[in-house]
Amino acid sequence: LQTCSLDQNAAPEPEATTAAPEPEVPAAPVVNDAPAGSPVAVNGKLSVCGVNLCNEAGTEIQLRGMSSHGLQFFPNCVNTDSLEALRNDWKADFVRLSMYVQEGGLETDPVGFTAKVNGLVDDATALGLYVIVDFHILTPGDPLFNLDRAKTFFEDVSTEHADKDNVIYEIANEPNNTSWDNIKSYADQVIPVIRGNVPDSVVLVGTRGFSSLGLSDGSDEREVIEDPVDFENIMYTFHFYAASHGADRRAVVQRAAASLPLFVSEFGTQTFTGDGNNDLASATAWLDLLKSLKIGYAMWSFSDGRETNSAFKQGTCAGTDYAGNGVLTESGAFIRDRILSGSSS
Ligand code: IDC
Repeated sequence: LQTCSLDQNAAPEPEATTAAPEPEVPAAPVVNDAPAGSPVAVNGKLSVCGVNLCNEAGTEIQLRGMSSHGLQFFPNCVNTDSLEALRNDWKADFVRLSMYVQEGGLETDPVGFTAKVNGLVDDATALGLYVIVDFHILTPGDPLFNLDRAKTFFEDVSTEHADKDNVIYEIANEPNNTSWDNIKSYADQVIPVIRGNVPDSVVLVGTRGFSSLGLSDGSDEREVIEDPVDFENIMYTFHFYAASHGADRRAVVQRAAASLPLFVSEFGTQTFTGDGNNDLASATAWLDLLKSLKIGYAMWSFSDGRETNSAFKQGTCAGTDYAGNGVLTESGAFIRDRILSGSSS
């Protein structure tokens, strides 16, 4: 062995040659189990960025989808076949599951309906679709009336899906005959239940006057801007029905969108009754505005009833064929075409 002479003044040998290489930082941030090419595989985990929704890479995106009708009214319309058509044939991004609380909904069988919602969330997830879980309060309109039911429901659903990145929680469909103070108080109590299980989830908060940003009560978006819900990753919902609501409301949405993250979790092409003639010119003007503002939307409804809001012809949900225009009504053909054209641009 050679003797080793140490030069105290020499710089220490660089250790670089023996050090382990730096771990590689993955270039593509989206890593999940969703089927290749599906909306969730492409966009990954969502978050609210400024007034928009962003995908996992931080790019602003507009989600386009369909709202179910009441799951208690149309129990068969949301299924693996119809969801597959929604993804493959319509190129939509998500389904909204409308879990009515009253009118024969959740309150009549909490265990059964919660299981139904959980199963449909799993079905949508397996296809790589995003899914909005809508706590569909309507009558009565004060969300505090259903506070305990909401806490139980969202505790159960968010526990069940805590490991998923594709679930959006909508805590109150359309508050009405109530104040923004009451809605906010409800949000302050329900959001922590969800966030306790899924801290980063996106949550949609309904607004006063049937989610009209207060317009149907003679107010407007300022009551929200002045007293916002104090949580991250929140969006406020705005609903419209194209034959009832026109340019005056569009102007408010355009103005509000500069300050508030908005999501149109429900709209219809007819009057607010959900029936009567479709006003496709008005619906087109609305969807053009939402596209320009990158505001996501869901059309009411993914059902096969008699009302003009039903996207499918009567009897469709008894079968397994949901693709193409042949099974669609006027409103259904309109929205499929709209989503398809949006997905290619
Ligand atoms: C309507 C349904 C109709 C049902 C009624 C009451 O289309 O079949 O009888 O609810 O449950 C909303 C509500 C939505 C309404 C829809 C059309 O969120 O539940 O559905 N609408 O009226 N807000 C504005 C319109």
